[in-house]
Amino acid sequence: MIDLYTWSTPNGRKISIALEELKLPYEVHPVNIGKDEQFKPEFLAISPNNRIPAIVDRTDGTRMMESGAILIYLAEKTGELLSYEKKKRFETLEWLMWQMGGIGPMLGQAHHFLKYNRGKAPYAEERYAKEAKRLYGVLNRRLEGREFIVDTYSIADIATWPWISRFEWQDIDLNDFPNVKRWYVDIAKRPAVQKGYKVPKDVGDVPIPK
Ligand SMILES: N[C@@H](CCC(=O)N[C@@H](CS)C(=O)NCC(=O)O)C(=O)O
Repeated sequence: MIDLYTWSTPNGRKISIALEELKLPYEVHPVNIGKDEQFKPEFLAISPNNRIPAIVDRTDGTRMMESGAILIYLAEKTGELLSYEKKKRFETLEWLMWQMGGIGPMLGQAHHFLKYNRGKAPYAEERYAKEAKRLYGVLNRRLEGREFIVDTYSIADIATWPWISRFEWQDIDLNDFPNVKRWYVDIAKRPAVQKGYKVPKDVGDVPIPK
């Protein structure tokens, strides 16, 4: 049994989607970041950076923060979603790191300035809207002729997909990135993705682009 500490955000959904895909039993502990529950001492003991997601694996008490590390941990635990073949394994880790260092932080800033604080900082809006488009371009090129980021469905896809699901918040028209749109819509149809998207609560269906 895995204890999952999470909220309805892209980083949180990575882990609920992975747990659903891997069919691992888990118990959800909502951490309402809008009410500063991430700063409670009991959560800090599990997640020293006071951010969701975090897990505790009840089988041996392993505690872990950082969604990229958690995805690797769950893949290792089950032997799925991260190939043991060297080239594929490192390509998967390469694109996982790209998500963690690029897509996550940069699109997070885009949400902050374009969705929540529009009009306050035009320079920042322009900077992060431009960076969002650049990153979508990188992903679009990567998905040319590929079904998934590293050929077969992996933790690289699971890490990236929930951020793309907020394309509307980022002023992105997915029709400008046809390979991303095709990949996004295909993954959105997966039952585990639909289920994991609604953890810890149902805030509406997965957005589907026109
Ligand atoms: N690099 C971390 C980022 C985690 C993160 O930024 N989580 C956000 C929600 S998506 C959070 O907990 N925010 C609370 C806060 O800003 O205080 C990861 O991938 O796990």
